[in-house]
Amino acid sequence: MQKNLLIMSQMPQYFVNLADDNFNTHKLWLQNDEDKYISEIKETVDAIAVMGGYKITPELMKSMTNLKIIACYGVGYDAIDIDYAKSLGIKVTNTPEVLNDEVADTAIALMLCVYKQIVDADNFARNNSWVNGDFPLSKKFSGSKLGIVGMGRIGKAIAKRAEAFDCVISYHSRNKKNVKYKFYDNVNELAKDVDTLCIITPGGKETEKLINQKVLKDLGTNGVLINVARGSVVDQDELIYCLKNNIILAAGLDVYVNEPNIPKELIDLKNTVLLPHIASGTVETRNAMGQLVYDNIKNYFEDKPLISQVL
Ligand code: NAP
Ligand code: 8YV
Repeated sequence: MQKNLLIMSQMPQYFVNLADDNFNTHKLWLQNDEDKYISEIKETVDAIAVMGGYKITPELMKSMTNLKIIACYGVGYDAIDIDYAKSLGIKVTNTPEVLNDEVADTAIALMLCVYKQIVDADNFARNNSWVNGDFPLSKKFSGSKLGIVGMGRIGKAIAKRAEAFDCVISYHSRNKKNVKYKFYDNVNELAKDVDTLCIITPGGKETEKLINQKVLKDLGTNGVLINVARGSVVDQDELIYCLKNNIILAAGLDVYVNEPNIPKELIDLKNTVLLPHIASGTVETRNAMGQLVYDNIKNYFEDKPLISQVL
């Protein structure tokens, strides 16, 4: 008999097709009344597939008495209560590695957009402002000092790309890594020494507001903040304050505290480049992520080892 797979929100068609062909799928986003639908099927659900930001609460897990595996479509699994899943013996998987290149490309793109004011320049060209004079000079990125907070899989991919721009690379993470870049065990000291601080840690309680006003002040008036990690890692209110008051120069953000809502204050600021959490968002990479979500679930029910188990 086919296993019951609950897909929590709209996911790429590539994954949905794979899932439809191999499982009895339940598509929550197509239901008029999601709570009612869950209450009707909750005891039959064997597996859940879920987008990275979607909260999987203890209450939901507890109500699904047959649930065996939660497969997260993202490497960051901070929206899933991992400890509670563990206590119920529910397996959790994520999608590491297959998105490293994409997220690193986006991080570098954000840096270039902020430094070279690509978005403003595009607007300037489109609205014909050029006829009234040249676009103001921007800031050189090549050769600048880049500090990476989180020297993990994606952090290393960002560093590799930044090397091609002759950036002077240094980093902070919990543990020193076997890499050639300078390690700082203190994020404030790193911020003081760099032009750009690029955040690529996991989200969750441990990193919440790791980038606070003190770190931003240490980054300084010529400093650029790039966040492709999670909104929670940066104190968003303090960031807005620092951007408004020129305590830092500018920011490039892919992630926010209360997605998909972006504070109007950030939108109104001239010194921000804002993306709607698209760092891994290409067809190729999202399909690879979908394949991994599917393969993990399939392996579980075929009694094969999970490919990327979180716990
Ligand atoms: P990873 O390989 O686990 O690397 C995470 C890095 O963060 C490690 O170097 C780790 O240090 C460091 N870290 C963890 N907690 C820390 C703390 N409290 N203080 C300082 N450093 C800390 O993970 P990854 O695959 O590179 O992914 C990183 C994160 O990027 C994901 O968890 C997700 O939140 C985010 N992400 C965002 C997008 C997007 O679309 N914007 C896409 C993919 C990923 P140690 O190794 O020393 O413990
Ligand atoms: C996804 C991400 O877009 O992998 C992550 O942690 O944030 C992104 O790749 C997100 O998980 C939505 O599924």
